[in-house]
Amino acid sequence: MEKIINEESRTFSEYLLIPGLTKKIHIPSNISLKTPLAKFSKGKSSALTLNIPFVSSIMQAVSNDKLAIALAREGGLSFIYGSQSIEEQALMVKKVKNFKAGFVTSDSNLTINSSMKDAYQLSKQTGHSIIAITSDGKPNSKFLGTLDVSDFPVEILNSTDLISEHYTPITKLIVKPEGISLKEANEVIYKNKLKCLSITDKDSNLVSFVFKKDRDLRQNFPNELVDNKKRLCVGAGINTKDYKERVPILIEAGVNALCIDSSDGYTEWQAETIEWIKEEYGDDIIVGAGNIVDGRAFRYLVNAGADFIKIGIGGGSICITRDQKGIGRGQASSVIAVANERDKYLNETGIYIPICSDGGIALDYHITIALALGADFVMMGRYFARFDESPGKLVKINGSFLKEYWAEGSNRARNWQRYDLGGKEELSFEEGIDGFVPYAGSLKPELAGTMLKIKSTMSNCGVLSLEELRTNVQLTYISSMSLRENTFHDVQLKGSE
Ligand code: MZP
Repeated sequence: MEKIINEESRTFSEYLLIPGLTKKIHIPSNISLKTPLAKFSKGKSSALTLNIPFVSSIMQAVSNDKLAIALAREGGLSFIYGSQSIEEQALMVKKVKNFKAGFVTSDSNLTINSSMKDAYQLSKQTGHSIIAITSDGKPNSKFLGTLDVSDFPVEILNSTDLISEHYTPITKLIVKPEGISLKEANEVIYKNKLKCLSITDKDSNLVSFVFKKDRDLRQNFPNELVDNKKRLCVGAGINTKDYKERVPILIEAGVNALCIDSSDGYTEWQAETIEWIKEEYGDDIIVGAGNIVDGRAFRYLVNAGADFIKIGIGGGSICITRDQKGIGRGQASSVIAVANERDKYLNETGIYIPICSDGGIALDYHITIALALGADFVMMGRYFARFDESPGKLVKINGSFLKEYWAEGSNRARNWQRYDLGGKEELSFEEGIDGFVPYAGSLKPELAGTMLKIKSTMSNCGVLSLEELRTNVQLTYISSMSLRENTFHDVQLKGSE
């Protein structure tokens, strides 16, 4: 083994793609971003294929059930963070699995003994005019009726009148049983000119509402990533300590893929964890492992049975591991090294192991570089933390809107097991920071923009699939002098005079 690897540690900004011949078929609408998540033998297909090559980071500030639903509806996959109790994590997984497009759990609920003023206040808080009236004011309790705040003048809404005097009781509503399809629900809504249809269970508890206004939105998700029962797919992070308890509960909750979450995955603890899961569940559950930065570690984890491998040490936007410990490798060099080993392994065994580039995506084009260098998909934290759907709070600082974004190795997340190397160390040190990212609104439009940029680059390169991008495209290093030309230069931007 050479003492010093004879190549520099490079990052994505040091590469550019060389355009290939663009034929008339290479238009964005013909380009597919589908990619395998789990290993497969040549000629077969992966147990799970992502519709877009994006997964979200196993982080408290990124992957909760809300982001997981939004991302799966766009065709990607979230790995729900594991630095929470097993029960809380399983509940998030269940919420994603139980999500039914168009069926909304009511977020505005009161009892008949609340006042009209309470209803008015609640409606202002939630921005929703329809309030569910239930026996105890909880969303899934005995359903008594609804109150539509928009039906009343302000004098009544500001009064102490009881809701019991004004609400529409269940006897005057059209109510349908749980199990009705979205198509059927929409038909009832249109036939009866309803604003909203109430759905109850066999004991008359409220299950959900279907709103007329959501109809157009629902037709907007052609890429949804769903399982064979048409439920959204979701992943979850696990660790090498409590996996014997955590994994069975996550599987019971319906998780589609697991990923061991660690800053350094080249360990016997990871091999043991994978081997245990494979012994217990065979190939019924997908298990990813990492993070690693070279071919030796790739072989080690693949030999233990990993279904995909995650690459990246120290390149994350919030990460200070390289500063603190002096370990890691430039993200581009890591992807190249692991992709080379993956290709060798494919030649030897006929088995393709997907690899994920995790962290360090600062600009949209870095994603395309990562994919062209050999990654099958990318994991991103900073990118997703900016959206409405992520768990961080929205704050305004010095006139700018920002979202909180904190590292798993920060004192805030206290996910020390991600960095744990066994033993009984009392002391921990931070490997990540607690900070902010610029707020970017809702996930859907921003993601659409990113995908269009990737497809547009693929079109320039003359490729129609990510496999072609990995295998047929040329890249070049860029010098620090030419990096200057990567953006506008030698002119002054209007407005900055
Ligand atoms: P980024 O997309 O924000 O650049 O990087 C996200 C990735 O950073 C995560 O997926 C994870 O691998 C890594 N991460 C999370 N916490 C830390 C830390 O505390 C970290 N150092 O490196």
